[in-house]
Formats: sequence, structure tokens, C-alpha cells
Amino acid sequence: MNTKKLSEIFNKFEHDTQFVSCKELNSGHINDTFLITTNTSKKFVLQRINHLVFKDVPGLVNNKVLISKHLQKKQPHLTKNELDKHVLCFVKTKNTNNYYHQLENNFWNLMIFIDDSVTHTIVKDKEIAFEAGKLLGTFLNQTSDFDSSKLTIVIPNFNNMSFRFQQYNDALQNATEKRLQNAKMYIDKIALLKDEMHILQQLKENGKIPIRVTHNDTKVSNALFTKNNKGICMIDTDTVMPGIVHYDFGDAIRTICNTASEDEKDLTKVSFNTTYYQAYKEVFFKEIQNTLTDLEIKYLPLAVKTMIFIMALRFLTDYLNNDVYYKTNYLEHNLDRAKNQFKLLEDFSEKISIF
Ligand code: GN1
Ligand code: MG
Repeated sequence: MNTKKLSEIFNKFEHDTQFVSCKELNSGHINDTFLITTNTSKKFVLQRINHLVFKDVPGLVNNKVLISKHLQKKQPHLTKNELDKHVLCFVKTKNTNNYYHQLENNFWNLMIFIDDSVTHTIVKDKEIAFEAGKLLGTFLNQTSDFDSSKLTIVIPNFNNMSFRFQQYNDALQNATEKRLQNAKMYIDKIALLKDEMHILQQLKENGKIPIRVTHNDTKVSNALFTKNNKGICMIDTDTVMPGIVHYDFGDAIRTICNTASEDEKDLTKVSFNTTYYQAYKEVFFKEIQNTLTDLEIKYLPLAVKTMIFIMALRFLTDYLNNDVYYKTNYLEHNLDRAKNQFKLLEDFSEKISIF
């Protein structure tokens, strides 16, 4: 995407600045994200939403805006300027839409960039684990009074284990002999874990676990920090949907406690950090305990195992499908990501008892 085009798209939005430059942020596996610098101190994040993954982009953007407004209301003491620095704030288009619909199914949305902030793909400091737990706890606590049925289901069955198994089984049918061979060891592991990995879904379907607003992509790189390691807010609310607390807790721990990044190929670097786990858990509970039932609490450790597993399964499925979903940089990228998650799962299981 060339600079001129991006500047034209940026100018479809209502802002009182002039485009100066842009830089692609290689932050996600799905959407395209650009940092826009302007003639003022204000910067913006312009994002093209992948409509092949997200079929209902207007619904998705509406979710993000609703949740952002709800979170803003929780901080009535902040001025508009201060809010821009503490909560994700979206910018409308000149004709007051929350997104700009370009030709050929290209949908764009614009956010105010929170300056002087950093993200992490690996946690190297206990304070970051602690602050991340506080951020997610606060996010879930502050959205616990939002009626989740008002949210669009942006990706149906997103964390539904049976659905992910169905996709995996279809992939097994269609995969090439070579890819099947490379995945063989993991295919056996998946079969062994199948029943245990459906427990949370059964509890959810039997109404034993309450449905609430969930973020659904709580990996540590979706938390924003100051340069002094203080949490600012959760970002990337594309997948905010009704869900169970276990999705968010498990997915966060999956990355916070991995001593390597999700893309690390050297498996000797991948292990589960129990110190970060304790730090995260403690503050997370403190923020949200009033809204959790005993049963929800009991199943939080299983949530970690389940979410590591579901990511391993999804990466392996995409590998078997010849990499049609996640952005990849080399041939075996998805297989390496799956291996990384299986190693983490193994180490987690050795260190943490789930009941
Ligand atoms: C995807 O695109 P990104 O990086 O925000 C994925 C998440 C995975 C994550 C793994 C819509 O998120 O579910 O946890 O990759 N999002 C979607 O890094 O599938
Ligand atoms: Mg995401």
C-alpha cells in the first residue's frame, strides 16, 4: 500500500491534522496496521481489517466503539485529552461512520495512537506480568456490567473446541502427505488430549459458567505499557465478543508465561515461568474477584492448558491447510508456532497442577 493512498484514506476521517508519514506496524497475524505521523504531536493508527477473516466488519467496529465508550465512562475524572492517552479512542469518518469502506471490500478504521507507549512480545520482568494481570483484570471488571448480548459475534465459534477440532479434521483429510508426515507427532498428542480439552466448553454449554464480555486476544503484545513498565490499557479489541473468563485468562498466561515468543523456533528457549504466573494470577484476582464464581476460579488453571492447546491446534490446522489463515514468513512457520505451543503445554503440565 503506497503512502499517497494511505494519506487519502487517512483524510477520509475527521481529524484536524495533516498527514506527514506512515510506517507499517507488523503487530498482528491478520490485519494490516499503519502508524500515521501528522504535522501535530498527535499520531494515529490506521488499520485495514481483513474482511476474509472478519465477515461483518461494521459489526466488529461497532463492538470496538461500544466497548471503548463504556471504558471511557469508567474514568469520568479524565478530560478528553487524558482519555486519549489511557483508553483506545476511535475516530469517525467525515460522514460520521466508524469505518471507511474503500473499494473491493477494504474496510479501514482509525484510532488515536497512545504516545510514549510500548508493547512486549516476551515478558522479561515480573512487573510486566503483574501490570498485565492488572490490565486484563481491570478490563474484564469494567466490562462486567456491559450486556454482552449487544455485541456482534464477529467470528462465530471462535474459541469453540469442537469447531476447532472439526476444522482440524477437515485439514487432516486435505493435507499433503509431506505436511502430514511433519505434523505426525503432534497429531498423536492432539488425540490424547481431546476429551480434557472439551471440559470448559461443556461447562459453558451446560450453563455452569456465566457468559460475559471477553477480549479474546489477550496475548501480551495486546497490552500497552509505559516505558516505566506501568500498564496503560488493553489494545486490539477486534475480537471483543461474548465469552467466558477462561478464554481471556488462559490466552494471556499463554504468552505472559512463555519464556520465548510465540514465533521462537529454538524450543529449548520455550518454558513456562511460574513466577510470572503467580504474579499475574494474584493481581488478576484482586481486580476481578467480585465478579467470579467459585466454579470459574476452580477452572482457571485448566483454562491455561486449554488456550495453549487451542492455539497449537489452530496453528497446526493452518499448517495442514497450506497456511491460508495466519500471515507466515517462511514455509514451516505455522508448524514451528504449533511446536512452540506444544512445548509450552508440556512444561505447563509438568509444573502446574490443574485441580
Ligand atoms: C491472531 O492477528 P492477531 O495477531 O491480532 C488471532 C488470535 C491468535 C493470535 C496469535 C482473529 O491475532 O486468535 O491468538 O493471532 N486472531 C484471529 O498470535 O484469529
Ligand atoms: Mg487480534
